[in-house]
Amino acid sequence: MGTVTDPGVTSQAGAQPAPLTGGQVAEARAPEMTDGFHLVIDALKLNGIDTIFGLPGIPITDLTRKAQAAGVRVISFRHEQNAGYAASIAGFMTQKPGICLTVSAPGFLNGLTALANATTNCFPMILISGSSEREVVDLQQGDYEEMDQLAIARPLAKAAFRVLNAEDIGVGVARAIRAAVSGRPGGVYLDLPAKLFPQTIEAEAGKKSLIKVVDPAPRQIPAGDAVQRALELLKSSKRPLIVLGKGAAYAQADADIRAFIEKTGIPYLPMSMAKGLLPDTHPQCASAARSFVLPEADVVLLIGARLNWLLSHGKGKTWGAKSSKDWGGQKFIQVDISPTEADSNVRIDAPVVGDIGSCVSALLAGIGSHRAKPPAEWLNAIAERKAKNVAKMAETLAKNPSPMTFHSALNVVRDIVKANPDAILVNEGANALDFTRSIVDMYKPRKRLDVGTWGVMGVGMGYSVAAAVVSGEPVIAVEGDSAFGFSGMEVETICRYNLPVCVVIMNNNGVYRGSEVNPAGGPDPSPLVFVKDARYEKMMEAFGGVGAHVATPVELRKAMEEAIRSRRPTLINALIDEDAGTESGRITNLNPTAKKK
Ligand code: ADP
Ligand code: TZD
Ligand code: MG
Repeated sequence: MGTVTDPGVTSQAGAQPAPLTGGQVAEARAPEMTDGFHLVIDALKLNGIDTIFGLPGIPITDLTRKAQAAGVRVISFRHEQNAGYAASIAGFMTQKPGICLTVSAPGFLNGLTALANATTNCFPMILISGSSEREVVDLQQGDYEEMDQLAIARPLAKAAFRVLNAEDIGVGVARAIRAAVSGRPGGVYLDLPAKLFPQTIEAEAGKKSLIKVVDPAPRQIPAGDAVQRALELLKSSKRPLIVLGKGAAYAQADADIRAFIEKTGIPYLPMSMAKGLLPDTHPQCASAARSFVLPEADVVLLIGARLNWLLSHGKGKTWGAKSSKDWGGQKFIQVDISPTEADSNVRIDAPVVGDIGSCVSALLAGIGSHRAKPPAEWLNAIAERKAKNVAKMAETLAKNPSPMTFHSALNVVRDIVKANPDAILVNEGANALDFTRSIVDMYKPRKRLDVGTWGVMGVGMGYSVAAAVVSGEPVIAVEGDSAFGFSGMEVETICRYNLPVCVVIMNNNGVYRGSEVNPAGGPDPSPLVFVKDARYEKMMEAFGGVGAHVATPVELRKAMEEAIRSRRPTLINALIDEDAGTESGRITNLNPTAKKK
């Protein structure tokens, strides 16, 4: 029998040999062996993957142990969904696929929501799940945690692979990495059956079977005529607008994007997770005049933003059309890596297909140095709206009502983020989300992480853990009290790894509002409300972190400043007027209500 090399144990083959015993002679002649566990870890490490987010159990317990022993950071969660969200946002932040590791069937399913969410949001992620014995699963003979995971993952993932033989681990991991990060990024499923892990092969052959992926996300250069077409359309515009999406944030082409915007002088609108790509306080930022610029613009340049529901599908009243299905008359230029994105909702007059870095640099080169600014009439009209709306908001923010409102609380968060521009802001909820997005300015790229394309609740603590682990920067998580509940148990994870996360719960006692009553008048509370004045901060205290219960902006400021200063895990339970919110926040219009009263 050969010996399996353990990572970190260097071979002593070159050292002065002591005389060998009979048994040792046989041992020395036998080839060194490796196994599936080590090959998976070696393949990941070879490709620069240094962190795994997961939850141990059969058949991957030893994988988590051995990965940690091999110097991979293994962040262990209390629920796989949160590990999955962590992996996906690590992918967004780093352009490397975030790895989530789960056990079979139920663990796999728990991770799957996050995988689907990653695919939907174009985040690169690999969900690696152990799976049960193929022969038993395929005959449906009732194995431990039996499930045909590959088939279930396939429609929710950008790609899905299974590895049956140890010598194929290198190829499997390489394919998963390429699929996750090349082209439009997305979630990839990698199925590793239990039997794979203890399979042994010769170490030398194993080493040779691994692939260090060369150029995993190749640049995609846009065609010259596509760039020209776009520039000409932009030149013809009297009221141009640029919309930056999270694809632009992901692309890490920050300097060129800023240069293009500043050189052209075109006003821009950042989508939620593109906030901070240029500081929200930039003079060309049109966020405070959103409802003016969308209907009024004549040519719109989309950079890494889809015309999905978040942009009202590029048509309807938001865009100045008469009715919800009509086109508003805008011409669109769309910069995107996916050639099939164009025309998905309205006509795209100038698609520019390529990676955002290459596209923006080609556009920048194309405008040359003498570019005329947009007509003053357009810029002045925007500036006027902005000034009016900013003044109105400042007035609201300056108020100090009792009980505290979203506005008076978020005025504090706004100041804290301004003073700590490197901190990462995680944000979920309905009102807690919408008000934070519009009130809290961001100053640096990829600092705002939120519910994304699905508007999904539950990303909060997973994103917070990953953001802290990946960046080392303090994290501020502004959470609706409902939103927090989806991943609240991970405060233990935050304490266990001693992460600089400050959770601020906007506690209005329920979903949207805490004042709903049971319409039937029975003893059950309304489906929309929670225990009144719940003491969420005690959850953090239970695991050794800091809890604070605050009812005024002054108390909130003090608690947040202390959290940032100390970098200790902190949960601030901020009491918000339970009547302050609106149904579904800003998307009330998407909510079907009964015709029959
Ligand atoms: P938002 O929600 O911020 O509007 P979306 O998620 O709708 O943004 O759009 C992101 C878009 O960015 C997707 O269509 C995706 O194909 C594109 N994208 C992501 N990464 C890149 C990249 N590196 N280069 C070009 N396009 C990209
Ligand atoms: N489940 C999932 C996974 N995602 C969702 N978006 C919802 C349910 C529905 N939902 C929203 O869209 S927002 C929200 C739910 C349950 C919670 C709103 O309550 P909150 O925020 O306390 O988090 P506010 O500040 O009270 O509005
Ligand atoms: Mg709430």
